[in-house]
Amino acid sequence: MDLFAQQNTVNEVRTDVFHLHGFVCTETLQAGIRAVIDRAPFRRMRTAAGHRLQIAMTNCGVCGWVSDHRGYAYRRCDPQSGQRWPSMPDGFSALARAAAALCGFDGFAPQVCLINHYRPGQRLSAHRDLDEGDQCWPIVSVSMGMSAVFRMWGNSRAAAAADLHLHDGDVLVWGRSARGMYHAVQPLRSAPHPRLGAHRFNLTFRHVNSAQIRD
Ligand code: MD3
Ligand code: FE
Repeated sequence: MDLFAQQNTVNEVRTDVFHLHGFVCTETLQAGIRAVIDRAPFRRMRTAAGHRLQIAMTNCGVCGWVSDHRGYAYRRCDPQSGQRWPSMPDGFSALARAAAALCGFDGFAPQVCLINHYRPGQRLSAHRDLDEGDQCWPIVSVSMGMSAVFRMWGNSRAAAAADLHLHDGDVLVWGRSARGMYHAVQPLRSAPHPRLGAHRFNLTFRHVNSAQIRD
């Protein structure tokens, strides 16, 4: 499989934040995403307050991140189909494992890959990812398609913000002290991507504590 691009230089851009430029050949991931959305289409989930999230999401793996009237949770089934989430396509888990290992996290075995879909003008507002139940394992993220500006703070929003530009094929690994930090994606404004057009996809691979997984 031609999943890995040539580059495997690890750049620690901030304590415990690792940027792997052009680590993935995203063309090979496209077929996997297509197979997932065939069974679990992208959808804009609702929050407990009844608002719809701006970006569309889906999941693959043994559970998926879901937001609905009950709040946020990892669930074994897709509420839209009542079926299990599609399993991770070939190569997805190996890719996340390889990226994590390069950054010093041997043995990373993500149960879930959350897939976000952005269109021009869409953003992800500041938040922390704490639904996984423990902070021992990193989150590995893969960017595909249009470039985006990613903004990070610290463990409080009072910390100084720093921006990172994420391009197609870039991988980020967030571990330890960076795992609980506030982050956001600025409204998407870059040029269309030559192959993927006016779309951005982001894959996040996560290890979820089994006590956090609902049926
Ligand atoms: C830092 N996704 O899905 S990926 C998310 O580009 C999310 O779609 C963004 O934030 C995106 O929750 C950013 C980078 C990322 C993901 C999770 C993190 C950075 C993180 C969790 C903790 C700290
Ligand atoms: Fe996040």
